[in-house]
Amino acid sequence: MQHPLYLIGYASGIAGASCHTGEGPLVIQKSPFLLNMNLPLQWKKIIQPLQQQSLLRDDEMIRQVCLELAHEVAELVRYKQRFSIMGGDHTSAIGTWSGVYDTLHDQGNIGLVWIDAHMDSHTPETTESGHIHGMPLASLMGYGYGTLTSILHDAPKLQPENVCLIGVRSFERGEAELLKRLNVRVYFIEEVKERGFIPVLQEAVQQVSRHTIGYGISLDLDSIDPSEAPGVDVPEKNGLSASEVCEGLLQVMSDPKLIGTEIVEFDPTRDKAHLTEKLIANLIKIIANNDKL
Ligand SMILES: [Mn+2]
Repeated sequence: MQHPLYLIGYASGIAGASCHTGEGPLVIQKSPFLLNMNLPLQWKKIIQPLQQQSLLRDDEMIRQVCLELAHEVAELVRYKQRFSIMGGDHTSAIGTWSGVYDTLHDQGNIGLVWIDAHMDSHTPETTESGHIHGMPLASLMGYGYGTLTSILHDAPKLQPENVCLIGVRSFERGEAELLKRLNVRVYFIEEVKERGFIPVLQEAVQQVSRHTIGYGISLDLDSIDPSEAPGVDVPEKNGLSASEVCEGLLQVMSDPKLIGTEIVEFDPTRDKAHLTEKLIANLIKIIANNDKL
């Protein structure tokens, strides 16, 4: 019998421009498009911020939900279960990959392919908006709020040479400078359009596999063109094609070094004709049927 794909919902939008991404996993869990596919899925948990937290700062609230997520993910990785995280805003990544780090860091480094319209590599010093969903990649590499760089371990969870970004087309100076200084490979949208998403993804996977025991994929839905994925917190024109992203993921899903995946930033209040919801159901289908862990 096929093992189930474990899903964890990160029902938090605290760190976003609006808080509606927190509703994303709740909509996906009940989505008829997903239910009708009859996939081998098991929802392990939907993580939600505690109510009555007005005394806490945003980064402290995010720390709480990320800690909970990190514990859940660490357990799944320990038992070699297949998993995918449903966001929620992109700070889920801090919890997800801190959890993977917790279980695997004794064995070696982990890699990450970050597919996103943005760089998500701000620190509190460089951010213009103050939104923490623009900071998770920097946090994972050890830069930013101490509350978020110390989830489970007070150590960087990712080494810059084991990280690649794909699809970037909207960013600010401070975060671009950080990635440049750290020598992180960024595939900007122009390069992806010129070469095609699939060869770029394959090259990125090679790079994040080279010095690691395994890698993950963190897919921000805003990487995809808003005409195909309008239900996101911060849409950006001129994005990736949904069919290419699906085809690319299909090809890497059978890679034994793939540890887990994450699909984030779904804002159901901005979706049009369930386009984004259907796309997410299709992505989950690709992951559930092909992940060979
Ligand atoms: Mn993002």
